[in-house]
Amino acid sequence: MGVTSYIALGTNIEPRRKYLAVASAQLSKYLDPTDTNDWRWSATYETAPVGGPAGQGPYLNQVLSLTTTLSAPELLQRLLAVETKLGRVRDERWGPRTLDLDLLLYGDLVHHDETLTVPHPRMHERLFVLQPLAEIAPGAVHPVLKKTIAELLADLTGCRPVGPGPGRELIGKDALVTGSTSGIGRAIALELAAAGANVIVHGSRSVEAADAVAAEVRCRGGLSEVLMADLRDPDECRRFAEQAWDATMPQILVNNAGADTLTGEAASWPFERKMEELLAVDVKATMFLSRHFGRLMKDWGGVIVNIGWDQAETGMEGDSGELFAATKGAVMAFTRSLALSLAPRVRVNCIAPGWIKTAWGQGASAAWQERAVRETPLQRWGGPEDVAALARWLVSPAASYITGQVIRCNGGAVR
Ligand code: A4P
Ligand code: MG
Repeated sequence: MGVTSYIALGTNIEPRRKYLAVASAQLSKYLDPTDTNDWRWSATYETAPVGGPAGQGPYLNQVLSLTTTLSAPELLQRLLAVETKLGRVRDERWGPRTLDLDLLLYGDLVHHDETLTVPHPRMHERLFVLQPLAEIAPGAVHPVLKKTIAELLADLTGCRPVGPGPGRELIGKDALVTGSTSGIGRAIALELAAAGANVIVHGSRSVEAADAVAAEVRCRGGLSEVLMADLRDPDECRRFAEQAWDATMPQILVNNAGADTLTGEAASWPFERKMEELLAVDVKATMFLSRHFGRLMKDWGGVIVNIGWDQAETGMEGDSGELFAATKGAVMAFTRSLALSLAPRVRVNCIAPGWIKTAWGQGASAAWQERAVRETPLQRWGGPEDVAALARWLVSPAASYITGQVIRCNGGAVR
């Protein structure tokens, strides 16, 4: 699943822009971004040198966030290898450098030995680190100082935003994301947390996986709790809805939970069994939860996002095509009607993902890999993060005039 890590880049020897570009390419090679596809870069900042010998030129600094399955020492080794590759020679402390790569944070790990210290011991004292870091991870919490990056930046500059800071448009909001232990649901939970929301994580099987996502939400500065429920069971669905409402009265509901009929033992179930599971989870639970929360939200305002499927409208051959068309198509049609029922205080929209690389896509045959890319004008699989970015926008105030819509997130396929 991976650990969210933050890496600082610094260079003050010309050609600095080129060093950063080459560093980015080398990092992709050494760290394999296809592993998680969730890299985020801050802007590049030009900064006056701090410490070191007199007469040094200004630096370019940038911060990268990524999720990695490497351990922290392994990650550092790869960073040092990239530094070496770029011709870094260590002579004078804080002297000029082609490229400096520092591991700032590795999840909430606190570690110190002769080769590695995380959190980076000087990160909280340095504007050239905190400014770019705050741009991409204002809510990440320093695990020793127990302050968010935005707070550390404010401490350093003496300049604190009042109300939600930039990039934190969901501060003060509570979200419930069903099926958020992995894949698209997990990515949505983390993206809403990055925007400042508190998130209830829901799972049906693995408490450990749900706890791990809740921990990642907290790393992004949000509050989080875990609720487990088997949404195939209507009684459990009702109990779950009541528990979630009692816990935080969520103003955001993302109905992401769906029956997995593609991987593991389920892949070989007969058609009828798959149909029952999809109807129970994807259709009935989504309809029940949307109506239940929608009625409660009507007094307070709220927003609901459902998940459909882009090919429900165009058709796809085979059992899975028929099953998903019928069930996801139902969710898409339901969304439009519910939006009419719940307007004007509650918005309801549906995201229709295309070829998104989740567990099934990762293991799919070469023929499927080729087909997904061929049918997608942007010529790549989507990542869970692509869907999450759209979900974040849909639940944000920026989308306050958008309701009753089914929005495709599919790399441009229009067939
Ligand atoms: N090491 C231990 N922990 C870490 C970690 N979390 N990340 C070890 C990276 N390395 C870590 O680092 C020395 C050794 O620390 C490494 O071999 C690794 O095993 P280094 O990168 O050779 O030393 P450095 O960069 O001179 O020092 P350090 O400690 O990284 O200091 P800083 O804070 O990076 O300072 N001014 C501006 N405007 N912009 C800058 O980027 N950078 C520095 C360097 C000074 N002034 C600057 C900038
Ligand atoms: Mg360094």
